[in-house]
Amino acid sequence: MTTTNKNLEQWVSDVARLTKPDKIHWCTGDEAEKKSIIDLMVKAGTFIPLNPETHPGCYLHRSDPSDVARTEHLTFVCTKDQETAGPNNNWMAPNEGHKKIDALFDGCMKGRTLYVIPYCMGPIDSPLSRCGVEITDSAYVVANMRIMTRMGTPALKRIERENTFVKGLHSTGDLSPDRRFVMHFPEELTIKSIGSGYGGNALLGKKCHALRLGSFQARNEGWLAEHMLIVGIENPKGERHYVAAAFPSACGKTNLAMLIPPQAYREKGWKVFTVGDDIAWIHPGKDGRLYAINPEAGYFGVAPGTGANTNPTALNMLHKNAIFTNVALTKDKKPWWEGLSKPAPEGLTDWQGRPWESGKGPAAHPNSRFTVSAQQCESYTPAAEDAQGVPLSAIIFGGRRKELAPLVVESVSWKHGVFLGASVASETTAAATGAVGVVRRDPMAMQPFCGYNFGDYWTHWLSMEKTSSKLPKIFHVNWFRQDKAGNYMWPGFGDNMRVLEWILKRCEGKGEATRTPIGYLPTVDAIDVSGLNMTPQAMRELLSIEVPAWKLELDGLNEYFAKYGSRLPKDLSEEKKRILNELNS
Ligand code: SAT
Ligand code: MN
Repeated sequence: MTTTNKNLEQWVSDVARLTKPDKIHWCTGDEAEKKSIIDLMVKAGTFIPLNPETHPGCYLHRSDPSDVARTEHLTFVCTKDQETAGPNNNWMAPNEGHKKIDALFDGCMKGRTLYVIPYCMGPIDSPLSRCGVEITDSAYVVANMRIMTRMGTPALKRIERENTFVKGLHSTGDLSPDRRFVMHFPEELTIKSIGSGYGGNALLGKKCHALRLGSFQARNEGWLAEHMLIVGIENPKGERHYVAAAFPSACGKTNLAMLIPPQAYREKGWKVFTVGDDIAWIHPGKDGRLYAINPEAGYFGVAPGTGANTNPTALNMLHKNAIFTNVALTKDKKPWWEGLSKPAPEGLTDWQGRPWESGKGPAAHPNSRFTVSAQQCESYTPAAEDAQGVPLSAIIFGGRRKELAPLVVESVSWKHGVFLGASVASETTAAATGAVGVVRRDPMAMQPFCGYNFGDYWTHWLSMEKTSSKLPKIFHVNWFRQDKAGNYMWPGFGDNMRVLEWILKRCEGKGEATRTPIGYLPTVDAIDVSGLNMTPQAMRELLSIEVPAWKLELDGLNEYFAKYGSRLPKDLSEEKKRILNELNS
């Protein structure tokens, strides 16, 4: 027996009986275990050691070419009542789901090791944290969970103390997309995933636990589990504000969380601190404010596009103890991806291990990733370990929109802010399988991750007004507007600091703005663009609203909201009506 918790012991033995592994290993999280997992993977060829001089402790993993992104069409929420899961989720009845997936688990670990990974989402001593146990037959998952969560003995101790944990069962199965499912049973605090070794499908603490089950638990318990980065911004007076921001996958959350302010800002004393880059658990505090923790302990970031100009902070943390998945390899065994250097180095090996030639598609997979401990980030702050979380001054929603959405807009009320979040739409990216660049509705950037009916989720968001008297202000941003020639109109990256400065001013009751039907827009010169190549005309365009286009947007939104029928909160349809009336007058 390896745990004093009867419930856990029983579950592990039930799973072993079903999956029939050769061996069972209980993960402690210690150094010796780390070394033996790495040695095993190197021997098996599933970890390629990178250049020990430039990248000590770094490894490349190549996944099956059919297993490189989340598979949303194979992801299910299995609640007793279909309405609980809502139109935003694929649904299966729980008994049907268990039956279907258990048949695939039968004997799937023959010849393999079953790893038991106790983990804690959030600081190990925080009352806001939640624990889980992932059972997996993938050493790659163990190596990643070790970085992404507080994994091992301390988590097991907490589970034994509390006697509650999320059960996550995972196997790579035969990696066939025909026998791949990611199933959630929120009413049983259970996840079952088979047939994929990819991040969001396989590292069950992340999207499956921290968001899908997390959002379900959060609604029942009065808090929020969100697809948000958390960043601290310190002004020259030394005052720190924390901001949480939701963007769909591969839309720059990691870049914004690690932003380096423009030189003139740095000289004045502006500083940025990273708390998290993907997930925020947000709780009402006793003082009426909202407090956020990052349930994760590491970053699983998109590699392509990460360069010295876009995110030097990320680049600097990737020179030791990092796992790279599906990036390209240089002749001298360094990781490489599009956006790292130009031109591409000679003699690259592509993400599938083949010699690469320019013009033959990308060398690194567009959704190739790095996994690295948060503590290796230069802008890491011990506030990320604060058991109570950090107080939020602002919440930002954003999407990737070529057109329509202005650079930034502030909501006129909490209700309108929730409407702004619910109306997020974004062009799809390579983070999920399927077409890329198609605009789809992605409320609060949670379309793939909300574990229950969006109608109820929006009602829950609206209800925060009852429990919190000093709610953060809500904003919507769009870094991705393009001009008619298809050029990005806003420089983005570090220069997003200029927009954040306006946002923080607004939180302090300062900053110039004009009230419009869609919210408060900055006046043309309210955002500091000194040193940038921005004409007043371009700024005017970035901060303008085109009435006919907005009316069409509201029509589309109307159609989308209609899917939620009587579960759609009245407040949202009223907000929509108000905006339409104001646009018409
Ligand atoms: O693969 S993950 O879901 O973890 C990353 C993402 O798509 O946001
Ligand atoms: Mn994400």
